[in-house]
Amino acid sequence: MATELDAVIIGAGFSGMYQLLCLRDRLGLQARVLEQGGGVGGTWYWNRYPGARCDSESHSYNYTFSKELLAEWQWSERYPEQPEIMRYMNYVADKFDLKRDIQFDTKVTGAHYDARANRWEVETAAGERFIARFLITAVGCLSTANVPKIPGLESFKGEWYHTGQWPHDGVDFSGKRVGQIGTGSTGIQAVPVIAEQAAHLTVFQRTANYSVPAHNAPLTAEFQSWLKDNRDEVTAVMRSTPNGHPFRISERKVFDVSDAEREQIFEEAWGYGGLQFRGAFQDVLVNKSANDKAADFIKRKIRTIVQDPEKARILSDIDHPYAAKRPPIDTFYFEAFNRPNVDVVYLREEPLERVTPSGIKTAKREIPLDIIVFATGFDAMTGPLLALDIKGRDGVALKDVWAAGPRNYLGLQVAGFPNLFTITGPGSPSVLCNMPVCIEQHVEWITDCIGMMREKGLSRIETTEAEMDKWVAHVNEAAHATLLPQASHSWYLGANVPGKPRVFMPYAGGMVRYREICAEVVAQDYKGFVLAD
Ligand code: NA7
Repeated sequence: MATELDAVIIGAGFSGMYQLLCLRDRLGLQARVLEQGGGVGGTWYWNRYPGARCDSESHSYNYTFSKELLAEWQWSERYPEQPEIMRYMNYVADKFDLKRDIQFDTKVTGAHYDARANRWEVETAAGERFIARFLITAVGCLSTANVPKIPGLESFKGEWYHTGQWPHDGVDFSGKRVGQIGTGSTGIQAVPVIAEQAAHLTVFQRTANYSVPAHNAPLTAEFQSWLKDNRDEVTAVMRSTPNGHPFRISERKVFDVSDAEREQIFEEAWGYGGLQFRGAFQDVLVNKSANDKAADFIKRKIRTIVQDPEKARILSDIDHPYAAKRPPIDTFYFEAFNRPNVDVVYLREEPLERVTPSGIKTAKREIPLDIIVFATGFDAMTGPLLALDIKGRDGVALKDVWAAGPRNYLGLQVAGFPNLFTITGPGSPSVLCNMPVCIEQHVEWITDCIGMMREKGLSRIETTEAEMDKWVAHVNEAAHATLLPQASHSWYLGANVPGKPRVFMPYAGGMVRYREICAEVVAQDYKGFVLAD
């Protein structure tokens, strides 16, 4: 027996929770969220690794749809730590009574579109079936762990973990020799925390990375009071900046100022810290010579902080423009390499050959280990969607339609998959934006669209091949107007997963432009979509 609903939503993170609230409480639909985890939180439910913290500033990392919620919730630190984000998500779920319509521990294993009945059939690992007119994926962009296929891993006698599938009761590093593979945002957060607990930490670095100090600290009473008085202005800034953060990007260009002034500006930005470093100048992400100045500043900082010249050389040997890969921010990452119990192994100079029963073997030596931490990222953006085994009209699989890379319209819809909406799908600003801002826009757009369909008695919405081609071309054009595609090994390009098509996935045109495009589509009667009774 299948359960009949108006809408199935997959995932109970920021997107799925808000989508449920909108469909159930604003449109009065029968909607249910199917969630693989045992609680709300999405990405944050799984990412419990040491040091897990959001890089968006806490006062901008929340929903803005409810003034009451905004007034009630107070973050404790400049950047929210994973447990505090979980408390927030649970607070929201309880406040809006969402959990009664979220089915936890429910893994979706397939979804197919029945064209005759114009509805979706969704199956779960437990063999349950759901039938619904609308299917909305809220599966996040960074939720499918990428564990590299390293020969010998199965022979390892110690323990190993991926940061994105971290044990809920934690890992005890005390007295242990730990090896960490990966120096992305996650690895950079984890290193200083693991270093403090472990007997020894060896960091296996394939690509050196930039990082700017986060300068995390408790939020002062003065800040909380300022926020209370200026909340509307903060929200307005978040909605009017290209990346959805609560700060504006300077209009000044790198070569508008003298060398000494530029150094001073970078120094101040470094002192302030966080993702705002990118905003010190307007042209850092579009002009390579301008970017070189920012890159050079950070590399000099690394060499100043890290005392051992060999470690400093390895850590500052960065080969891509600053912020062309997602720029990490840190709490004493480079400083951790000054500890006597922390080493770095440069995999470009001594490639990782295999895992042995007792450690990791590189081309030059074997390093004995008790625990291996894979901070090796995710099969980003397309991975979580393709894992759902979605089949559209005539049984055509999404994985086949996307064999050469994701194709869709506005990041929201794929031709041949009517009434399927993908929140923060590839082709949307998503990961290039402060996520909650992007998510609220997507969810509200989808809700308005479904609301309009019900009002007009329409039952099907679908985009076209031609519209997808145009959108993919626009996504490409937006990416190539920046330096972003120049980081050839970035997960934005799918390059971190062997065999994945190299296509720049997120929309780099900025959230403001994207919002305008989506509004224009609506103003022109859902231009690019075919609507039917
Ligand atoms: P990232 O940013 O994809 O970083 C993964 C890291 O793991 C990166 O340093 C990779 O090196 C490294 N990696 C991946 N596979 C391997 C293999 N096979 N061998 C050695 N090293 C490897 O993931 P994160 O979890 O840090 O961050 C993801 C996002 O979460 C982040 O951008 C924020 O948006 C939040 P590479 O650079 O590919 O050479």
